[in-house]
Amino acid sequence: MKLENQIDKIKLLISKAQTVAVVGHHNPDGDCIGCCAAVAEWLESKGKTVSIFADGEISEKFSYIRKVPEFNLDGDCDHFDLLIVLDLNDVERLGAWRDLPNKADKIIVIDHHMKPLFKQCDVLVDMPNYASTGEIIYQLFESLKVKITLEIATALYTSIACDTGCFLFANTTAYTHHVVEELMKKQKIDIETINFRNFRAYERRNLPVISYVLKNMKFAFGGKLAITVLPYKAVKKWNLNYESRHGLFKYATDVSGVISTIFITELKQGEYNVSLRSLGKIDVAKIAQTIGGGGHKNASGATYQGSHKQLLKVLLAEFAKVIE
Ligand SMILES: [Mn+2]
Repeated sequence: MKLENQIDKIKLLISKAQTVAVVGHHNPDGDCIGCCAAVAEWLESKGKTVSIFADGEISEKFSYIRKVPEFNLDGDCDHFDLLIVLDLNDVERLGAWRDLPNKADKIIVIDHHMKPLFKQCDVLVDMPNYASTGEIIYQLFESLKVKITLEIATALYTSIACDTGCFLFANTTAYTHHVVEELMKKQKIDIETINFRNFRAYERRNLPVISYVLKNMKFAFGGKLAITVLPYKAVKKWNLNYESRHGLFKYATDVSGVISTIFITELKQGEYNVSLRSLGKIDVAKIAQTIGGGGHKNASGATYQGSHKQLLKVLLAEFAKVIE
């Protein structure tokens, strides 16, 4: 359902609520953290009592967002008047917080992923044409005439920049740039800090793993598909967390001629995290679905149990159908 048809209902649910929980997906990314922070800033300015949740580590790089230290502090609360679920389409993606919907009287879900599976809610806004949930939140704030403070502008800029790969991906639209223009007109956002932290900086301690990834990258379909496999021993040796693994995808996508990438990480013996990226019309969400995953057209993922040889065989057969 589109946002414009739900504004009145959202307004009513918020006016009736005093205690509000705002939750994003597990392994929170910039879009998720930015949206949760922006919505929490707004609700607190209206005098609400707000708790923020997102299962997993919140990267140190997001410390410029004021609300970051407040994530995941109120896990013991057993009741909320309202739960606002942001940037996810499936209750399973709440991770450790998957019980939150049972603790809330009313639920609002706002998301931009394909195929919403979130059944247990009072309002469902799903707009997959939007590059980021941040853009939908901006539209909500505009409709409700919310004052865009520096904290809100910083959080929403982070959302949008992160889900568009700093305005590089094909999901970036004229509306994306319009929202950024409005945010920058309203507040002096420190875009240098945000963009360098999110898109350029990496830890010196990650240099050995970056070098491993560059050396061990394989190619298929005449260099159109790049394949990286990080075995368990590498994950253990370099103590790779979600954040540092995530930063490694770009080395494959940056190779000229590559239009698709497979990045496989063996998280424990026989269990693999699979990340797929693509440019243009190749739909990697469909490929991820064949192994039980999902996501966006150009960025998707899955968890796979079995042998990595079998996994690669399945994936290569799927890519063979779509890479010309
Ligand atoms: Mn998102």
